[in-house]
Amino acid sequence: MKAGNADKPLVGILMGSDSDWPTMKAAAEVLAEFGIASEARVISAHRTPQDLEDYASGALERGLRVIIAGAGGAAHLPGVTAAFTIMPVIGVPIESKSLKGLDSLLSIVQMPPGVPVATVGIGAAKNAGLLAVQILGVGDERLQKRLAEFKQQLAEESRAKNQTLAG
Ligand code: RP5
Repeated sequence: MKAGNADKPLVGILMGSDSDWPTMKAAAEVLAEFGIASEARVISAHRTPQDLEDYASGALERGLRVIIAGAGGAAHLPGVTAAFTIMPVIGVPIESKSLKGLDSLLSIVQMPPGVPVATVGIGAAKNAGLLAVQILGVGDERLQKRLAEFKQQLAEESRAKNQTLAG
């Protein structure tokens, strides 16, 4: 499987509400930077559970390869998504008003044995997108090259911070 066909989404980005999009759009943006098409949907484990079953159970057959799911509070969206698919699911805990996302983090990360969700930090949708790129990159030399360049750039930016200190 090769990534890079801009017309065919390989990654599904789910969120429990449109209020999650300001956070979740960072995943779509980083995927686009790597030339990976994604699709975004508001689907809720609690408000539209039947839609979630339909989406997750048919996702692999439709051509998706990774699902990123962000939710806040009692954040069951990533876990229930993982229950309905064999593809990798990456969970993004959304920062909640009352508990600052700790509720979201614990809801997403504490999955029972047998149903893993790869959980990134609170609000860390960019990392979720990057992890999706890395998963897709396992079977794609073009993406591997891009990821190596990305890491090189990170290292250069980190080293450059020494110049600021020296000044
Ligand atoms: C969760 O409840 C959503 O993922 C969102 O983070 C949170 C609040 O939803 P809204 O009240 O903004 O629709 O299900």
